[in-house]
Amino acid sequence: MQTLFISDLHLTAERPDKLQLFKKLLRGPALNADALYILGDLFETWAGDDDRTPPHPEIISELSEFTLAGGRLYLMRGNRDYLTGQRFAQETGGQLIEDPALIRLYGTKTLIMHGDTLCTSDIKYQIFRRVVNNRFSIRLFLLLPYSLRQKIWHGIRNVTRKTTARKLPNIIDVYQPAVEKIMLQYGVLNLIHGHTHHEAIHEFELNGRTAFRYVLSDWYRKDGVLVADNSGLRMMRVEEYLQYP
Ligand SMILES: [Mn+2]
Repeated sequence: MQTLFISDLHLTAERPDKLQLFKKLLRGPALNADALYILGDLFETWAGDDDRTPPHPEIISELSEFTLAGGRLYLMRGNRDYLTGQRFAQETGGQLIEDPALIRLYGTKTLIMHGDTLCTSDIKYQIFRRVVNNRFSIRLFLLLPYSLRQKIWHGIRNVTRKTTARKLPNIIDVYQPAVEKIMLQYGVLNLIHGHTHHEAIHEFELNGRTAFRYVLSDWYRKDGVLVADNSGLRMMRVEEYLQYP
């Protein structure tokens, strides 16, 4: 038995090949897995659960077919799709989970996150996040007409793209003390997250014990899936996993 973790697919009409790859995964081995966890940024943009920008309707029906066929789907919000709500969960048959979430992975306590909250050196981003990503702001924003929400979202995206390009790599990566703090807080030696697009397995010492941080791959160039089973975790290319699940 296996559990799969993916994140940062950033699905958009601009990259139809990634949507096809995602479909293959859903119709193929993911269906037989114990669970599929999507740890945020499934979508490039998400202006609210009434967002019907192509290929969103196609993705929703694909996920719905996946869960109807018996697939178990867990959804975590990313910074691109933090406006995902219960309606989306109902339509897809997935279960929304909070960030961070503590799970038991074949006997190992594991913390899963999107990852943006670990990038605490990026103070401007953290302030921005606090302003927009809270219950009050979300409720207020969702009261706006859909067309306006979409315009605002695309405006924000353009600004963040420019500012991110100007920031130093160590600023937009995770801050190790923040990683250690939350792992100690939850009493885990294993952390899985996405967001940074820096696929890696980091090994470090935490209170005299060996800890691991698994960073998921984005789906821009190297489409990745983290496969967990009784013997541990391994990073795989999606195409490779489809052939040898
Ligand atoms: Mn992200």
